[in-house]
Amino acid sequence: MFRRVLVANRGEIAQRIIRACRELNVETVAVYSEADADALYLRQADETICIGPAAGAKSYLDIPAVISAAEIADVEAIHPGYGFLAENDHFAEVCRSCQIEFIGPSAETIAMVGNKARAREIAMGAKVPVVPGSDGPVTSEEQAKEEARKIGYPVMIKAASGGGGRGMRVAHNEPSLLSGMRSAQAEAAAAFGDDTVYFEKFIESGRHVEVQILADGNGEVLHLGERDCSVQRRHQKLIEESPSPTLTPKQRKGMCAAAVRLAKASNYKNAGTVEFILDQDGSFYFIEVNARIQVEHTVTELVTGVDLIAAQLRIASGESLWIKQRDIRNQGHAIECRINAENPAKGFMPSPGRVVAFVPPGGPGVRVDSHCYSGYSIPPNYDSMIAKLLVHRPTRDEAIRCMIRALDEFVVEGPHTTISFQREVLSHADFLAGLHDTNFVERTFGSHP
Ligand code: MV4
Repeated sequence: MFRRVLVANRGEIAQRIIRACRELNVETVAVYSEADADALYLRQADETICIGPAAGAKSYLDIPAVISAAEIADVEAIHPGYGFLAENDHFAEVCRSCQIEFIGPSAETIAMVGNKARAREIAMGAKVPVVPGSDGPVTSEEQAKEEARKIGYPVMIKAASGGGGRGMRVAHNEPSLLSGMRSAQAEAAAAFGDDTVYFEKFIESGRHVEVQILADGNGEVLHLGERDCSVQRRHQKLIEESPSPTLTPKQRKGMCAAAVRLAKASNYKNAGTVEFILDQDGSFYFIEVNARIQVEHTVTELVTGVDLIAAQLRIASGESLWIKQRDIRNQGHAIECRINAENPAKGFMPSPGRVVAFVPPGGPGVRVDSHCYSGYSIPPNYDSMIAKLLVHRPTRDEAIRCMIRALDEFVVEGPHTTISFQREVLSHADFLAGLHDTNFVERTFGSHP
């Protein structure tokens, strides 16, 4: 195991990584921006280094600043968390050239699965079902019309370098296809420096189901079951749960086996997620790979008992997988609510500033991962998630009741939060029945509240 690790992130995930390191007897070096000087995770790390001003581009995303901190602190490895540099293949390459272990997949794998058009090809090669779509990237208007005719409308235009919903457009006819393609290309060029797009049939009213995997890079790949993340708003997940309330045992088996085949085909190492869309007929299709630890990894930790951050550290330090697939037994039902400092009554507008009182819930089955405390000032520069509230109970109904009880206990004074909104979703008939799809939030609460 590593002697010393640099945590190249902030907030709850920095704290989560520091906790795992402590339990493994690994020293931690935390980096922070000027906006995070009062952050809780800095008090839990062994050493702290300021790497720049508030703007992410000048601190957590600044590769020379992060690498300098790693060199000065003399660490053996860097944990990138999620967001920021987590899926930056160039950063992984720089770490390698500096002989610092990047806690994630190889630069080659990140680049390969980070290109969604390539990832589709790898999936097809591994006999993983993909959404009917274009044969590779679409470059001309002529090709666009031709591919769309073959696929049939509605067509989804996706940026190859995109992901998490960025650089996507839906077209219902030829004129909107061509204008959507131009705006997706412009958006992708500006955001990712790559205007490559490809097409897929748009699956309406599907469910977003993803499979957690662990791969050691020596050929062993395990899956840890699925998470259902269908409660989203503008591609921001709000609630995640495991197991999926709609997946049949047969579908689950097929989806998890497909995720493992894809991980093997992409030479995957690290914890990772394979995303699928499940249509109304119960068919599932691969959509993308997330080559990092995700916010919602905690849901899987509760149902499997596996510490996924510790697993990332062990794999990166060279261990071969220490558990077999049959040792992983998913038990009970886990739900996560993302508590954001946002105002649901004002279109989920961010609500940063001083937290006057912060009293998280507790009791049986409750876990709260949060970097927040009474008196903390939420900086306006980063994402607005202030806590992940999780419950683990024997059944989904009990988990929902436990979550409602925990949301009612949760005291956050100062900023607006999504607690009241989560409370409404948790008591909505469609959610209770497990019948909600990816349009549930927009349909039920409106896209412009
Ligand atoms: C799709 C899809 C339907 N059909 N692809 C969204 C984020 C990214 N990871 C992939 N996403 C989707 N890809 C095809 N071919 C549906 C989604 C999707 C979604 C779309 C619109 C509104 C909400 C959504 C929530 C989850 C997934």
